[in-house]
Amino acid sequence: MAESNFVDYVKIYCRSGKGGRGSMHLRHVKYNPNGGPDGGDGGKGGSIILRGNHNYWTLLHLRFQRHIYAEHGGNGGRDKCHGKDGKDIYIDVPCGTVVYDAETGKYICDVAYDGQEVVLLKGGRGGLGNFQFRTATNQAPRYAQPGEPMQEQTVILELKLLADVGLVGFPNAGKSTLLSALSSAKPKIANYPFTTMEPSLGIVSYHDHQSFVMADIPGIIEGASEGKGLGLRFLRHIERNSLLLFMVPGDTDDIKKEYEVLLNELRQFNPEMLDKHRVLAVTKSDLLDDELIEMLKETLPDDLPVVFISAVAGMGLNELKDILWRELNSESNKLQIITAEDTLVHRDKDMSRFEAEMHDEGADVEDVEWIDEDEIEDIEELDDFEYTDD
Ligand SMILES: Nc1nc2c(ncn2[C@@H]2O[C@H](COP(=O)(O)OP(=O)(O)OP(=O)(O)O)[C@@H](O)[C@H]2O)c(=O)[nH]1
Ligand SMILES: [Mg+2]
Repeated sequence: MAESNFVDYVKIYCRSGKGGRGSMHLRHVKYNPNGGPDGGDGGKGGSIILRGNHNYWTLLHLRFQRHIYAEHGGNGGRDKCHGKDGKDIYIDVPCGTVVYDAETGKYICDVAYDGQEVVLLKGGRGGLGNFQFRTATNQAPRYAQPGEPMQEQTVILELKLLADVGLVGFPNAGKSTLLSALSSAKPKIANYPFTTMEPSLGIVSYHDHQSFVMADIPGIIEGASEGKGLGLRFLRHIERNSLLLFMVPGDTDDIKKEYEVLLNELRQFNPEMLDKHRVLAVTKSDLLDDELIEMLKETLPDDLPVVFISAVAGMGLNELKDILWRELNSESNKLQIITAEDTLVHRDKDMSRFEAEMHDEGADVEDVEWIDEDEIEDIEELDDFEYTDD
């Protein structure tokens, strides 16, 4: 999976800029030998800011950018010269990006909508120059403030797709076939398990000018919540969907049992997933005759809407869209739809699980190399060095 373009996990080391130090300078020029303090303030350090951008769909652009530094603030100078402010660094991320501390796994923030800006690391404030400290009793203060230090943190950015409907089913259930029948998305379809290796989204149009987004994710198998199959890496993509469409093929021996296994995997992964609205679709119904369908109806769970469909024969698809639309727009479901003031609760990351997930990514993941503090200081000192003509 290392060569995949679908990157939904990155680990980056971020560092904001430190504030420039205030200048301690006493004016001393011809005809004004005791000109008093005139040291200017240091500039502020640049911040690291995350910005939601709907033109990005993955974190691919950050995959090889493992270190992100904002500029330091410039030092204050004589003549009340204010130091230059360090430039902020904006990291554009797709909507639905969640940020965790890479060491503790603690949830930090999330970026849910286009244009949303979240300051991840604040740049240090610049120190005040000695000009600011002059008083009637201390007219020539010989001190100035240092700038505030920089902040650094290694973070994990994780993408959770924002779709209205998430497809949940075992491999080969017909998820990709349904997505391709309802939308113009072209996921790969084949008669073997795990055809779908990475999630894809499709827009389903409904009546006039209405639409919703459907997410096809790789099949889930029993034990997926413990890391079996591909499910674990992708289960989190359905955490954000407001409606889950469970899909079980009509030729399965025990449809209800299979549905319960799926449900159980979701529960193991995150109990909150069960608060979502659910719909059950019995797929490949073209393989069943009417009599069998009537018989099966008796055995199916009765606590959620059930619909018999066949994406190949185009059977039951309109009924399915009607049900999905109704559920999506029901009052109790609206509460879950993500708004600008997103109030989703995020669990902290289980780091042991994270290691396993990162392991999946293979060669792509290497440990962040730490930059030696002293090395940074050395580089800065060189920068600060001013050449003067003797
Ligand atoms: N007869 C019939 N076959 C179907 C139907 N839908 C899908 N199939 C077949 O079932 C097989 C699996 O379909 P996919 O859509 O790839 O299944 P999937 O759930 O996306 O599978 P994974 O990506 O492996 O998780 C393919 O051979 C499809 O042609 C249907 O409505 N009727
Ligand atoms: Mg598929």
